[in-house]
This record gives sequence, structure tokens and C-alpha cells, in this order.
Amino acid sequence: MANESVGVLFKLYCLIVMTLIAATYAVALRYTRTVTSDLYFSTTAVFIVEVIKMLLSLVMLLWETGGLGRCKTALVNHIFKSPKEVLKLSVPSVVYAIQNNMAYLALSNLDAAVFQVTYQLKIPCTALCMVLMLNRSLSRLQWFSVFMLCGGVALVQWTPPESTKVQVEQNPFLGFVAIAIAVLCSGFAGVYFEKVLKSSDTSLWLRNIQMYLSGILVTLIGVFVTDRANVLEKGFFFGYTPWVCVVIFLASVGGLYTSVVVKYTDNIMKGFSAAAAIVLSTVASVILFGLQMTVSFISGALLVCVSIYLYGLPKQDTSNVQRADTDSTKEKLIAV
Ligand code: NCC
Repeated sequence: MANESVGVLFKLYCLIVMTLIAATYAVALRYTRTVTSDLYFSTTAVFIVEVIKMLLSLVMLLWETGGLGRCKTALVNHIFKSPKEVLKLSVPSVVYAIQNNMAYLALSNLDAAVFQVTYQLKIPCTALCMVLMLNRSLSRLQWFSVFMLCGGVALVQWTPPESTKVQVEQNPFLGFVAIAIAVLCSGFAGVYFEKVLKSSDTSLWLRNIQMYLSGILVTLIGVFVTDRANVLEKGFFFGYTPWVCVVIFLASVGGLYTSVVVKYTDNIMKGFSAAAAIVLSTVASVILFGLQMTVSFISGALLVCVSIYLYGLPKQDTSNVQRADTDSTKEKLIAV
């Protein structure tokens, strides 16, 4: 399978790039949602991201197939002649659209620290989805490390609520509901996409195109349902500052890297990588904005590191134990 032939260095490169993008994205998104006076419509941003991801995936497919003719054939076979597959991929697409909109809603209504702390519940939620939907088994130590990671990231994120300056009105209850929905959506959509992707040899870029097709449609409906009057009055690109464009760019490229990471590793690795992103973005804030290193940050960062180490441990141990078991079984059989 492709997964085995892809070098460790390439996987590491994808994880690092995804991590760096996610770290920058979190800081930039929060900035654009809280300090701008002419607030842009988040539904339009989510829509533009889907369009850009679709265009980039088409370019990648063209590069992968190595010619316009072959690219066209692949598109005809996998899109126009496979409505069932497109429909299958519309499930994570709708769920991601909800998640992305909920993340904007939550970030607009919750304190940054509270948002980041509660959002970490998506790590155990994803692990649970992997167990239920992909029949993956996690050892007790791995479950422990998943929760330790969740707690570690929460600690890293923690800052006293009054230290954040917000210029817009917030509704914490709405924020919590939005975050709960986003957590469930993130776990389910990620694992669903992984299951579909790994159950056939269909190219990642074709799978992405199948998914972004309905993504574009759903997010466009989102613009009409939520912001139609505002968009008609103020314009589609109202409030788009250079920072908003940066957020859109990061979300698009980050989304594509996320898909590559899921293809070559899995959703739990993505979770650990995203956690590393949070530690990195906090370190960046300390360096760039002169934030103080708190005791909770240092202890949280330590927990994150230990959990990453612990999560990697049992795989080798289990396989050794399994190998030892198999060897002893073989010996017993030979003896019989
Ligand atoms: O929440 P999370 O990911 O699970 O969201 C996954 C993002 O990737 C996009 N995606 C997924 C599969 C695919 N084939 N194509 C895609 O474009 C989805 O649309 C969705 O936006 C994480 O695990 O914490 C992670 O977090 C996001 C992001 O920081 C949060 O969702 C905050 O809103 C990261 N995305 C980016 O940095 C752009 C992701 O890398 C990791």
C-alpha cells in the first residue's frame, strides 16, 4: 500500500507543516474575530476556503495524473459516473461545514482560553470514533495518554479570562453549545473521511474533490441562510482585511495538509500534532507578544510531551508481546 512506501521524512514533513499552519491559523483566526470593528461574515470565509481547496485539489490531481486528458477521465469516472461516491463524501463535507461554522461561532462568543480548553475534548472524541468506526483498539496506556494530552493542552491554553481584551459582545452559552457540536463533528468527520479514504485505492485528491463539491454547495447555502441580508446590504467581501485573507489561505492549505496527514498517518496522530501546534503557538505568543510563561503552561507542555512519548510506547511493546506470544504458541505447536 502507498502508506508503507511513503518515507518517514515525508510523513514528518507533512506533520510539521500541518502543525505550523494550525498554530498560526488559531492565532490569526482569533485575532480577526475579536479585534476588527467591521467584522467579516464568517460564512463567506468558510465558503471561499472550500472553493480554494477544490481548485488546489484539481491542480494536485492534474499533477498526479500527469496530463489534462487523464485528469479529465479520472474526473468523469469518479465524479460524473459515481454519484454514489460523491454522496458518500457529502456526509463528512456537511459535518465539516457545520464544524467550521461552529468554530467561528464559538471563537466569537467564548474567551480564547475557555475555547481552547474545551475544544481539546475533540482528542478523546476522535479516539472514541476511531475505536467505534475503524475497530481500532487502544491500550489502557494509550487511552491514558490521550486524556493526558487533552489535559496538557488545556493547561497550556489556560490564561486568566480577564487578560483577554475583546471588543465584541459575547454569549458564553451559545459558545459552549457551538463548541460541543464542533467537538463531535471534528471526531466523526475526520474518522469517516479516513475510513472512506483507506477502504479503496481512489486518489486522495479525487476523494477531496468529491468532498469539496458538496462542501461548496453546503457552505453557499450557509451564506444564504445566515447572512443573506447582510451580504446583500454590505457585499460578499465586507470586512475582508489582509488578515482575513491570511486566515482563508491558512485554512485552505491547512485543510489540504490535514487530508495528507490523515492519508499517511491517522486521525490520532493528527490530534497529537495539533496539540503540538497549540504548544508552539503559545511559545510564539510568548516570544512575539511578550506573554508571560506561566506555571500552568510549563506543566501543560510537559504533560503534552510525556503523553506523546507514552502514546508511542505501547505499540512496540504490544507487538513484542504479540510476537512473543506467537513465538511461544509456535513452540508449543511444534512440541505437540
Ligand atoms: O479540527 P480539525 O483539525 O479536526 O479539522 C479538520 C479540518 O481539516 C479540513 N479537512 C479535513 C479533511 C479533508 N480531506 N480536507 C479538509 O479540508 C476540514 O474542513 C477541517 O477544517 C485539529 O485536529 O485540531 C485540527 O484543527 C484544525 C483547526 O485548527 C481547528 O478546526 C480550529 O478551527 C486544523 N486546521 C487548520 O489549521 C487549517 C487542522 O490542521 C487540525
